[in-house]
Amino acid sequence: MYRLDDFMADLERRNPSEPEFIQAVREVTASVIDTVNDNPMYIKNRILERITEPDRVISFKVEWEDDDGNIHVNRGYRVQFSNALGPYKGGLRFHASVTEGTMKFLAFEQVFKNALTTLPMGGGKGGSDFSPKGRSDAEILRFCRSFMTELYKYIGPDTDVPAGDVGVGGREIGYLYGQYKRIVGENTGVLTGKGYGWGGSLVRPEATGFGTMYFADNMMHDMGTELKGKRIAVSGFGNVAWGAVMKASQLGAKVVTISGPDGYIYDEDGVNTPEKWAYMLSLRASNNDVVKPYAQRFKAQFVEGKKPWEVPVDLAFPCAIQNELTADDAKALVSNGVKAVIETSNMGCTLEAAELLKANKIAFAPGKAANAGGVAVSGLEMSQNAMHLHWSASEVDERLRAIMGSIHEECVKYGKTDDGYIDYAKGANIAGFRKVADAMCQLGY
Ligand code: 2IT
Repeated sequence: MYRLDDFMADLERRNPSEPEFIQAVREVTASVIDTVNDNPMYIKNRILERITEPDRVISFKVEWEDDDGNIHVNRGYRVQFSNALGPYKGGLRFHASVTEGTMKFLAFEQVFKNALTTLPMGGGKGGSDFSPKGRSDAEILRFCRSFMTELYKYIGPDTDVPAGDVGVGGREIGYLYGQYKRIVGENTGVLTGKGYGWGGSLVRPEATGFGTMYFADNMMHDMGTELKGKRIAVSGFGNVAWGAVMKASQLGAKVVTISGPDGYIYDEDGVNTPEKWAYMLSLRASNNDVVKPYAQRFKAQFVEGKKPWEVPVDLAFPCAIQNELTADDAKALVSNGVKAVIETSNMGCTLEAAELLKANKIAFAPGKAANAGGVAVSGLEMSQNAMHLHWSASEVDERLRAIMGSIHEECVKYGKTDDGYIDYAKGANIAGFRKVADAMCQLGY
């Protein structure tokens, strides 16, 4: 018989100074502890202990030179958490906030997310505390080369397949893949999120944002309504937010906010034209990490130093970074009549925020379900690479939509409570956990 507090006390002792990892493990363990206690096979196989310990944590030095000839040292990571279901799979994050604990929490979440996609992928994550902010293109190229010169030793198309995450987009994947190819001399698609001309998949850049809107549309159907006509707050302005605003517009909803580290944009007309979407991409490409110029360009309002959760909306989509939506933000959303919060960044809500939403019976989708579209299309990119062919955009999009539909079904199956409220987070945790746990039992230790 496991008790949550005893299990967590032991985990905290073994992982000191890793609050995000501890938060992620607590959230999953709280959801699955009854499932474990009811299943003698899971207890006998010590699944809880084994599933919360990464297979390995790789850390390496990254040395690079800036444009003025100064040498810098950063730390690179790859956490290979579990390959029970397939090769380790998960993104690379370049952000000043990255620590070993961040990497471990992201890799842990990735294990269950990837299980939910139904594709044969294990979970991993990597990155560096390197900040691309203010860096020139040449500096980013040199950093990527140096990073891959270490990372290439640990990855391979059938062992570990990295992709992008915060701070790693198409440009960085290009530089990283170029260096891998230069060293190893293979074109086997060891990274996903590649350019279309050299092995990438159509719809991969949009996939996370498209997927989260498909998931939200299914949630609205559970509530007897639809996404069409809804007012939406989105945070962030990167790749994920970009895909989300495009799909929201296509499905007839109106996104009225985006945000950056400098504040948020309130655009009452909606972020709903190809010109505005292209402008978001140009803001990102400039490496300045600000959204303020959008307000001048499109006559929208810029609210300095604040997050968009104070704006009255039907649906909120945190699309930036972990713990960006706090209990106070959740309170503001609830008092403004929010209908659902769809976590699109990984662990975008604090534990307290998620609990407050659930206590108020607000529909809450966890990141590992709602944002799984990105890694799902990465899995489809791996399939296309293995077959040496390309699928059309509509073929990839149809598969993405079907995968998001099946993730939603699993969340409902395991998350429906007696009063009819759907605990999507609990459902996602149980569904993902069972897949990985069953495989671990079958594979032995
Ligand atoms: O958090 C994520 O799922 C990602 N950054 C995408 C990972 C991937 O391998 O496409």
